[in-house]
Amino acid sequence: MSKYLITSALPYANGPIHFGHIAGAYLPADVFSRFLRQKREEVIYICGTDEHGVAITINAEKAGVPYKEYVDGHHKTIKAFFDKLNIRFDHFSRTTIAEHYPLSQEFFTELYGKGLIKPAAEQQFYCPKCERFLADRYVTGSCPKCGAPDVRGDECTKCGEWLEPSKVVGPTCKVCGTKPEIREVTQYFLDLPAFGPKLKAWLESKTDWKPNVKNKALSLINEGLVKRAITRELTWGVPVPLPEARGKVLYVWFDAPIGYISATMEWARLKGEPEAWKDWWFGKDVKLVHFIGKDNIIFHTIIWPAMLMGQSKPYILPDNVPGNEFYNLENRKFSKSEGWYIDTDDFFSKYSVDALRYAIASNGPETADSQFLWEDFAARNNELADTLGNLVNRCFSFIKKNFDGKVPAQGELKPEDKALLDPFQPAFDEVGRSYYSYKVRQALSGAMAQAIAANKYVNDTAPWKLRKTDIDRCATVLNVAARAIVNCAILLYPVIPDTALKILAKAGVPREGAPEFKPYTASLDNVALGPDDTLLFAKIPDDQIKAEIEKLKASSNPA
Ligand code: B3M
Ligand code: ZN
Repeated sequence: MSKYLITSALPYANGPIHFGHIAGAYLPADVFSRFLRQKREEVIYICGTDEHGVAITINAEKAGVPYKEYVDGHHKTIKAFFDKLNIRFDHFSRTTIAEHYPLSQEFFTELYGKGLIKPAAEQQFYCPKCERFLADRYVTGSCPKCGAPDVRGDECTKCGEWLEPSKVVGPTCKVCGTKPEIREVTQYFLDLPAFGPKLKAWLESKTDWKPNVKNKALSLINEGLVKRAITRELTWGVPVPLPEARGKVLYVWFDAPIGYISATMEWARLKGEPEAWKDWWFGKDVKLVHFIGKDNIIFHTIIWPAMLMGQSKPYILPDNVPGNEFYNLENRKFSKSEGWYIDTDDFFSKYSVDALRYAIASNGPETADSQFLWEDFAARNNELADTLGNLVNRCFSFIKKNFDGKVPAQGELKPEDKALLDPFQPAFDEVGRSYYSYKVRQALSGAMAQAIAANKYVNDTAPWKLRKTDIDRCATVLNVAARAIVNCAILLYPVIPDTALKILAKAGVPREGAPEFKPYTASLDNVALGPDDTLLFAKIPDDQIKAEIEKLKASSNPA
C-alpha cells in the first residue's frame, strides 16, 4: 500500500474549459484516483483554479470587472463543469485563498535567502499614459517573423514565434494604444542553471515516466537552462515579499504550482485537522503525481521541482508527471471565439456523461494527439449500449420476469461457464496494471473484452430456450451471467462510475464507497435485483450525428 497525492493542472479562472482540457489533465487523473480507491490505497485528489496572471488581468479589465469578481465567476463555472463530468476531487480550491499568499512568499524568501533568486535589471516597456510597466501581453504590435498584426507581446498567435515585448514591431500599449517607452526595471530571476545537475540526476532516475515527458525535460536541460524572471509589474497576484520590490508580484507560474500545497492546506483546515497536509507533502511514503497537458511539462518537471528542491522544509518531489498530448475537435483546436466548440449544456441535455467519459478515455491523447469526432462519439456510445447496456438489460429483465426478481441459485458449473468466469482474475490483474501505468485505453479494451465475452456467452447458452427445456441449467447460466456483469461493472468503474454503480444497484450488490478492484466472489444465489429498470444507454442515430457536425460547421468562423 502506498499513499497517493494526485493533482491535475490548475485551470486558469479565465474562461470556460472544454473537452480538450478534460481529456488531457482531468479525466485521466479522475480515473487514476478512482481506481486507486478501488485498490484501497490512500488517495487525495487535489485541484483548484489558477487565478493570477496577465491573461486574467487583461480580460477582467476588458470586461470592466474587478479582478476578484472576474475570477470568482470563472471559478464557479469551472467547478460546476467538473461536477457535471463527475471529476471527483477531494478538494477543489483556488490560488486566491488565505493560505496561498504567505506560502508563496515563503517559497520566494527561502530561495532568495539562499541566493537562488537574484535581482537583475531588465529593459521593459512603460506606458507613459497608463503610468505603468507593460507585462508581456499588455504590449501589442506586429510579429517580426510573419508580419501578422496585433500579436501578443509574449507569443505570435499566428506563426507561434516565441516573442518578448521588445521584439514586437511597432509596439503599442494594448490598453490605450500609446507607443510605450523603454525603461529599466529590476526583476527577480530564478537561478535554474544552479539546479541543472541535481534535476538531471533526478530525472534520469525516473524509469517509469512516459518517454515523451522525460525526454522533453532532459532535452531542455541539455539545451542549457537559463535564469527565468519570476516577478512582474502588476497589482494582481502575490506581492514580492521584499520592501524594495513594491508594486511587483510573483509571476503566475511561480505561485500556481504552490497552489497544489495551499489547496491541500485548505483541505486539511476545512476538515478540522490543520496539520494533516504535512502527512502528504512531507510524507516520504507519498507518491506525488501531477497530471498535466504537454504544454505544461517544463513547469512541472524543471521549474517546480527546482522550487521544491530549494526549500529547507522536507517537501517531496513529484513521483510521476503523466503528461498527455493535445485533444482537438474534428481536426481543429477547440476555440469558442472561432465557433469551433461544443455547447456543453446542449450536449448534456442529449448525451450521457459516462458515454462522453468512455469516448474520451477510449481515444485519449496518451501517446499522440487525438480528437473528439462526433462519429467516434456515437460509435463509442453505441458500443456501450450494444455491449454493456444490452447485456445488463436482457439478463436482468429476464430474471425479473422468470425468477421473481431474484438471481436464481447456481448449480454445478460447466466448462463454458468456467470459460467465462475464470478469465476474470487475469483480466483484473492485467487491467489493473494498465490503470496503474496510466494506460486507460488499454485498460478499457481489456475490460470491454470481458463484456463482449459475456454477451457471447448469453447468446450461445440462450437462457430463453433453456427456460422451457432445462430450468436448472437456465438458472445457472443467469447466475453466471450476473456474476460476469458485476465483474465488468467493477472493471469499468474508474471510467464510467455512475453506470457501474447503477449496474451494481440493479444487481442487488451491496457496496461501500468505490467497489473493490477484484473479482466479485460473494454468492449471488437468491439476491434480489434492485428496482431500477431504466436503460443504461440510448443509441444515437446516424442522422442526429450528421446534424451535430452540420451545426459545428455552421458556427465556425475562423479568425
Ligand atoms: N494554469 C496553465 C494551464 O491551464 C496553468 C496550469 C497551472 S498548473 C500549476 O494550462
Ligand atoms: Zn497605455
